[in-house]
Amino acid sequence: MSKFSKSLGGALATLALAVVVSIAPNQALADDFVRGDIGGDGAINIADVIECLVFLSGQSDLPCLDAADINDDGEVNIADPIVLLADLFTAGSPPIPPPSSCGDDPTADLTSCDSYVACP
Ligand SMILES: [Ca+2]
Ligand SMILES: [Ca+2]
Repeated sequence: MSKFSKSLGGALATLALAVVVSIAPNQALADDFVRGDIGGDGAINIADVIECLVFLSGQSDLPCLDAADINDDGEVNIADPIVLLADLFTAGSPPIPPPSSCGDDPTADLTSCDSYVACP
């Protein structure tokens, strides 16, 4: 094996390791959660809408953005508390995307769940 191919092999191994290291932290952040139960108190209600609005006003942080991404479009914005309000108070509104009990986000997107107290 030539010196060039040895160094190429070493470079490829380093690149493969870098890819694994760069992916692993995102996977470690994927905690189970319940979409809509933003506060993690086991119930989906108006308090969750308020927690989302407080977060959107910049007055608090949410440890689990996935729980607040009510419409599962990959971001938390004003549409999410509106969809949650519709779910709570409007008959026939579309169901909130899963998970409706502790589980992972079935959609690959940019929101994450650093921690969620209601799901061990
Ligand atoms: Ca709640
Ligand atoms: Ca959203």
